[in-house]
This record gives sequence, C-alpha cells and structure tokens, in this order.
Amino acid sequence: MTTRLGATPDEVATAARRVMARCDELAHVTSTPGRIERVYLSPEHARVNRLAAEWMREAGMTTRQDAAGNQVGRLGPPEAPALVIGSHLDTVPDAGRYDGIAGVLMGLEVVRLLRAPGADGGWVSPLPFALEVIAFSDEEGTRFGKALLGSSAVAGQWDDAWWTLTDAEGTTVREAFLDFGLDPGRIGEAARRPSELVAYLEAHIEQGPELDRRGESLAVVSSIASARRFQLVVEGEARHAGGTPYDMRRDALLGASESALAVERLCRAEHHIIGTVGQLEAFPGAVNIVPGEARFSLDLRGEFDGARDRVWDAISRELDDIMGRRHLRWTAREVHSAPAVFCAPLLQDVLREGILSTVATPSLTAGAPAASGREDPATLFSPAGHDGMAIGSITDVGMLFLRNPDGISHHPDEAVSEGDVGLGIRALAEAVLHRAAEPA
Ligand code: HGY
Ligand code: MN
Ligand code: MN
Repeated sequence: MTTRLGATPDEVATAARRVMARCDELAHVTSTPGRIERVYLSPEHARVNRLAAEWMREAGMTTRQDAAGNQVGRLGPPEAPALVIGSHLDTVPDAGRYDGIAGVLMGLEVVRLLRAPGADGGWVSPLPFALEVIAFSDEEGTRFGKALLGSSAVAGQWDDAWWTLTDAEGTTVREAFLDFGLDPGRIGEAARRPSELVAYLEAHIEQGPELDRRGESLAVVSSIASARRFQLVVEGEARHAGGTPYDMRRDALLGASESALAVERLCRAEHHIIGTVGQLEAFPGAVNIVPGEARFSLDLRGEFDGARDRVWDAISRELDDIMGRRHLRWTAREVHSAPAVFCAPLLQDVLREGILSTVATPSLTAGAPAASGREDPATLFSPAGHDGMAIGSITDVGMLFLRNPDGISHHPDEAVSEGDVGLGIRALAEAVLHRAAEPA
C-alpha cells in the first residue's frame, strides 16, 4: 500500500505537536478556574470560536459562525460540495482536554496538509470537493440537557420546542441565543442540504479502554450508539428521620437508589446496552428528614434503537414494581433522543486504508507502535455519542478512534499521545485522499 500523502513524517509530527499545544491552550478557556467547563452560548464558547476561526484562517480557510453558533472553516469554491471534518469544542463539567477538541484541531491539520497554493497566493483545495472543518457548539448538552443542539441545526432538525429549554439559572435557549448575539429567527440558515455535502468524517478519542488493551493506536468506527436521556422524579413523603418507623416510610431516595441498581442489572444483562444514572438528588435534602422526593437522570444507549427501547420498557416495568412495593410514584421526562448511526461502508473502507497507510510509515514518535501492526485495523462500536448522530441524517458519516490510555474520559485525566495524534492525522488525511479518488 503506497501512501499518497506527500507530507513528510516531520510535517505530520509538527502538526501533532500543534494539536497538543492547542488542546492545552483551549483547556484554559473555562468558566470554572481549576477545571475545564465550556458550555453552549457562553462567553467561553465565543472565545474558543474566535480562536478556532483564527486557526482556520491560518490554515487558509474562510470562516463563518453559523446561525446556531457552530464555527465553520472552508477551503474551496463556494459552489463545490464539501467533505466536512468536524467535532465539538463544548465540554462536560470538569472535562478532559481532548474530547471533541482534538478532532476539530486534527481536522485543521488535515486541511493544512492537503491544501494547494492558489493562483492568487492563497490556498485552494486540490480535491474534487471543498474541505470544511466544523467546530460544533453543543455536542454534550451540558447546559440545557438536550445534546447535539449545534449539529441538529446543521442537519436541519432544529425543534422549536428547544427554545424554552432552560439551564440551571432558568435562562432559556432563546434568551441565551440573544445574549450570544444570535437571532433565533434565523436558526434555519444553519441547515445544510445533502447536496452540499460529500461526507462527514470525525476523529475522536475512543473514550473506552479497547484500543489501549489491544496496544493499537487507531480504529475505524462501525456505528455510534443510539441515545435516550430521561429526567425522573420519585415522589414519597417527607417525614421525621427519627420518629418515623420503617413500615410507615415512603422514602423517595431509596426508591431512586433501588431503581439505579435495577438499571445496572438490566443493562448488564444485554449486549451493547449501557445505562447510567449520573445525577441523583434527594429533597428536601436535610439530614434529619426522610426524603419525600428524589430526582435522578438516566442516560440509556444501545447499538440498536429497538434493543435500547426494549430495555427501557423493562426498566419501566421494574420501576413500577419498585415504586409499588415502596408506595411511591414515579414519572419520567425524556430530554434527549438520537438514533444509532451506522458509519458508511465506503468511509469505513477509506479510513481503514488511512490507518493501513500509517502502518507503512515509520512511527512518528520514536517507540510509538505503528497504528495496528496488523493487516486489518480494529473496527469498534462507539458507545459514546458524537455529532455524527445528527449529521448522519444529511450525509454519510465516518469516524476514526484514537487510543485513549486507560479509556478514561469525561475526566481531567483524559489523555491521548502525541504519537497517536500524528498517526491519526496521517490516517485521516489519507482517508480523505482515498475518498477523493472514489467516483462522486
Ligand atoms: O455522552 C457522550 O457519549 C458524548 O461524550 N457526548
Ligand atoms: Mn463527551
Ligand atoms: Mn465528544
């Protein structure tokens, strides 16, 4: 397999070093000193968009912030369909510095490696399509609970019901748009038509331990898990913590706690179904009052929508049983839902070719193992959600995973090696060249 990318190992290593340095720089743009937190339509969102736009222009791209606050860079004639490389710049609370961010910055390096000098001293795309990098603005859903707001707008799937979603301070999405300088009435302008796009590619840390366990740097993603998120309320009766005998208690926190254990048991019994209770709160929340109310979240994912939904039905039946035994009532409000996305076979193939090209290349960092060292790079299911879940409704989606040491993510210890980032940049660039060689 000959590599097509003209870049030298040094050029790719320089690109990887720049990605790591910029991840560190963006890590300082946070609403909470001492930890990384950047949410949709915040001052931090505006600052990282300005930085990303500056770096996009440095790579030779024209830039715009779209009607949903996504930062877009483009190289190529306005009328040409675009191959988009993207990921997100928003974060979870107390986040790592690579989830989403590395993918956006790697996209910029791929454009820099593939661009060609134009007649006017600028840069052009030498490929049969334009290249775009999109830094999505709200993949996590940290602020308003509904994830993929930025990429849903690009996919033309904005739901007007989202305008009244509120954050912890009671600010609505509509108010946050206006504060950010966006016009809610123009949200439709963010939507892209399928005819404008060739494909969507995203590089992302695995956020799991599989590649680390295999001792490999890169993997092709087969599909992205479907997601449903719920906010649940359990109602019991607040009573005196000392004077209330157990047989008179309707303890909402115990009902919620038993439910969380039931979620774990029911999901572990299934293949590729993952359920997590990440938030749990007791009310009124005094040490000497039996909780009369409890609120908890449920993040439920599955490789297939149907299997996920059957487990949700089983969880619901189990909660009926638990609450019945404890004389409690429960309600659930669904706050997010996204279907599974199956990565396009052609994009899986070109990404596989891209990974194989790194096997043929001397490792970028002394001692870094070649990507896979095997003739068939790993192909992994993604239990983590990504913007491709929204973008998959308007164009083909392909994803490249990078080794995430120990698999820890959504945590400050989240890591990725510079060597693997370099292999990922090369693989992604090669994949784009292979896609360009395919018929339109
Ligand atoms: O939750 C997820 O899987 C993603 O990191 N937003
Ligand atoms: Mn994430
Ligand atoms: Mn992510």
